[in-house]
Amino acid sequence: MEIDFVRSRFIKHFDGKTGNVYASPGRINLIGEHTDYNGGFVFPGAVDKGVMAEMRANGTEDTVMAYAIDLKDRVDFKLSDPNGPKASWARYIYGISLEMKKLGVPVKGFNIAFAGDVPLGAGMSSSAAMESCFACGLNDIFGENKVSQWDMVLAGQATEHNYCGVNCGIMDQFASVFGKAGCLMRLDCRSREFEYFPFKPDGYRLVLLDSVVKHQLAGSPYNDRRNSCENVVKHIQAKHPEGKFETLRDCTWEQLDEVRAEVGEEDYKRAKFVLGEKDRVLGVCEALNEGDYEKVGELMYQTHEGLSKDYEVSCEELDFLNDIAKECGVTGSRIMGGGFGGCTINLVRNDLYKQFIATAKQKFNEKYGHEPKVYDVVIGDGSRRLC
Ligand code: GAF
Repeated sequence: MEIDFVRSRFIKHFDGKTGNVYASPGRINLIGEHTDYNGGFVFPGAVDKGVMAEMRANGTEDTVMAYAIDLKDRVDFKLSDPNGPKASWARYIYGISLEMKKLGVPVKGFNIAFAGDVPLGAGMSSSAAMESCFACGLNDIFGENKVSQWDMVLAGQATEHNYCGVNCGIMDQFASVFGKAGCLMRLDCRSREFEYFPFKPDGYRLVLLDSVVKHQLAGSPYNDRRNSCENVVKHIQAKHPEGKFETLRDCTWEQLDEVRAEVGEEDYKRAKFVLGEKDRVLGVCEALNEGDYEKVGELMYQTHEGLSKDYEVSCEELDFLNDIAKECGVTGSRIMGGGFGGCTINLVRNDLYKQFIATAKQKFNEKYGHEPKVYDVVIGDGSRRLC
């Protein structure tokens, strides 16, 4: 996306003046799904697609004038309005402004125009890209950049919780803020320690296949999954009052088995997936250190199986794409992100790539009447000011 594209709209839709331009990426995740809100590990990276916003203080006390370039939609609202705007895209601006205020940033009225090239509803976290982009701008314009990167991550997450109805974890906002070109990041969501992992798989590449089934996390079964996990933790805590169980990260397989009958099969299966996924992320790290991509791929297939059968966040189209990957001999393939639609992430040998993409397009088209979209993964940088 070009700065001039956003700038020309900013000039046209407001008072002709220019502001500062900020960019934040969407993300991929190699492995570690639904583990973030369970205190586990994730393995994301930022992508070269995201959100770009031009922003400028407009001299008013608390009037925000916002223009969504892609939607050609203008919304003006006051930060002091307790209800905030109705348009879902504008709620991200409203929410992050109030969350940054809570962190001590004296946010006043501003103008903002933004656009994005991260596909919406594809599970690549366009929403975290918006939150971290706007947070970065507000921190710069009103806050002398005093808010730390971690606090911006948490402000983005709080925006989802408090204004958008999604009780998400911290993976997406973390990846969008901390991303680094060429590197994946292994994050321990309990301690928040993380390390950059240069990712240049020799002879392999990562590609996303977008089913174009729109995933929508707000008010969705996403929150139910989180509730199931928390319910299991509550039961384990009740059985072991001597221990401290905050998330499933603190629970063992034996403890999970002990509460199986009382929590019921659905919650049990969900927690079982999470415990297994925690181990799989560590397995992938080990395999990457040894350059064993076949092992990485095997673990990715296991994750897909668990997300589909136990966590139940897949859909017919995603399972179909996963089956095609298997048939084509693709090294690893799985649902990426929250699920309920969106993409699969595929680890493919270079020599298989062309044939895999052609087969996937053809078979998917035969069955669903349209081709999946194909995004080659380029691992890019996190949130930043462009000019
Ligand atoms: C969504 C959420 F926003 C993340 O926090 C994470 O839970 C993910 O689904 C699943 O791993 O993207």
